[in-house]
Amino acid sequence: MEKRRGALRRAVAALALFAPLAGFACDLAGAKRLEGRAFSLAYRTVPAPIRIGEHFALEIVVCPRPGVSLTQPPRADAWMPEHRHGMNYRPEMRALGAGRYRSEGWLFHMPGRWEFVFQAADERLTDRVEVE
Ligand SMILES: [Cu+2]
Repeated sequence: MEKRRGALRRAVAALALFAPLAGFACDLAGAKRLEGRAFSLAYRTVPAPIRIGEHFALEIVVCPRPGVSLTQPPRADAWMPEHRHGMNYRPEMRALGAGRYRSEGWLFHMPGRWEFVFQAADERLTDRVEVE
């Protein structure tokens, strides 16, 4: 019995190790999570909340659905739908491995409603945020 419990513990530990690769535990503490057909994505801003006129970064984790392989990093941008303009900056995306990314160079120059747009595998996920 003791032996079997040990084997079970090892199996659980192995699962935890592989979980991020298998699409489980696709999350970051304090992140917003978006669910798509091809992938799910969680992101958080650093710092949070976003301050108008100040640079911020995005920490992102992307988890493809089973059977989907993502060969390119996700693309991320933001715009103000009501004003029909984007940012004056082009953020950079850096891969950290295991589906994690850090994107630097974000700046919202106006208060109001902004929309983040994330694209991977020909699918776009959006998230609206109100920034004052
Ligand atoms: Cu605007």
